Amino acid sequence: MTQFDLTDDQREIQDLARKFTADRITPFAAEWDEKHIFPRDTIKAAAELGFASIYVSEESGGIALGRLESALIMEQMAYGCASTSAFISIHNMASWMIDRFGSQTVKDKYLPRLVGMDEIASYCLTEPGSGSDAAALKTKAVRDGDDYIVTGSKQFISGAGENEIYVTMVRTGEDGPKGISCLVIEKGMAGVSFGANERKLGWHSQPTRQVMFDGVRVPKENLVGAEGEGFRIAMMGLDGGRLNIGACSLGGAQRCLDEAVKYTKERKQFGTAIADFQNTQFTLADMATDLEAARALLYMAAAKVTANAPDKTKFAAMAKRLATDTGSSVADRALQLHGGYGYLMDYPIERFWRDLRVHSILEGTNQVMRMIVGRDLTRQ
Ligand code: FAD
Ligand code: 2MC
Repeated sequence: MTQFDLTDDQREIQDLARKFTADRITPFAAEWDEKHIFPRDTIKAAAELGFASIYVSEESGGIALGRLESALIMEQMAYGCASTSAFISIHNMASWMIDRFGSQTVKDKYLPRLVGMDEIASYCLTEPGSGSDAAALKTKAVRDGDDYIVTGSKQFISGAGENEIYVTMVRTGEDGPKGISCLVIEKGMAGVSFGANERKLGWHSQPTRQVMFDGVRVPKENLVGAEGEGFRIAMMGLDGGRLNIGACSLGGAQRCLDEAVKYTKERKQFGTAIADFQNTQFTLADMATDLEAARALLYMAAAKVTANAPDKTKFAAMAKRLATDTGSSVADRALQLHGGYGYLMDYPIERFWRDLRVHSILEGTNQVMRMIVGRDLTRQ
């Protein structure tokens, strides 16, 4: 065993996720995509293995693993369906924020329902007027007795309309990051409504909607952390979320590579398998090399986030950028190696190509990832 190997426990969790994916995700993913089916039963089955509370503490009912274990699970599930794996990742991120920063009251109120995915959590940061510039958000929460009154809207919320719990960044104070707080808002609270399901290129196994808050009365006990800490909490959630999204790209891209190897050995042109052409072998070799390099960085970044290393945010940003760009590039090369068949829905490649594309945009665009790394490099 060297420092570059997974431990026996990590291999065990990886095998568990691999088997779950083969049984419960891979055979159904194409239909979820084509018919826009949200596979709630499968997601609930993942929770029964602990995959809804991967880094939630044991005291709160979670399985209290590290971020590398989380990446391994997300990577395996994405081998079957990157969209569903990423959806489960967002729930993990939101649940962890409640566990890590919430009072005992808010934890007791929500985590028992979230760890088993009896209820599912969304993460609400983005607004119509603030995407990359997240600290400019405007959704307002004003204290009124023992409640906050919340007014505003959130854009592009994964799971919106289906999920029961909305971990929402709101403005309770001054402009900028220091005036932001984190509140848990329930779907059933009066004044919560949802926009139409967005029509998207990919991520069809889950809904994306606007969430509107019209004078929603939220008990003050639903505050996560102190007033003014919401932006930091949101960003710390994303340090882990970005690793998971990167891992979803790696898992999806690995599937594309495996499919490409199989296909090029079977497909014959000019009297020989197309795998015999040097161009094919060089392309496959580069795909595999790029994937391993991105994986190595992502696993290192995950270890840093688990260890709360001082450079964890920079490494998470580097790894998200590289893994998601590499994932899309590997999927694209796999599509090319399939020729015209890669463009058809009869093969899984075009689905991964579509699903992975958004990973370079959400949880912080890859330009924002470069901004985080660049600022760190040039800080005094
Ligand atoms: P903008 O911020 O308007 O960016 C547009 C372009 O400008 C991008 O290329 C960007 O990189 C570039 N840009 C912006 N600022 C700079 C800069 N300073 N320097 C260089 N380039 C810059 N959000 C949530 O909160 N919760 C969710 O569950 C969620 N789910 C999503 C699901 C989907 C399918 C999608 C598409 C988005 C989701 N998002 C979610 C929102 C996502 O995080 C944002 O789309 C993303 O952060 C970018 O914001 P924007 O779309 O407003 O783009
Ligand atoms: N951990 C802890 N604290 C952090 C942090 C992190 N990762 N990142 C920033 N902070 C702190 C930072 O230290 C600072 O605090 P202080 O002033 O006390 O030093 C404060 O937060 C403000 O940080 P910045 O000055 O860096 O804030 P700025 O507004 O310049 O930019 C930026 C921050 C661009 C990195 C942030 O707005 C960002 O990440 N934007 C992208 C938005 C995003 O990722 N959205 C994803 C939505 S979720 C999604 O897409 C899903 C699919 C779920």
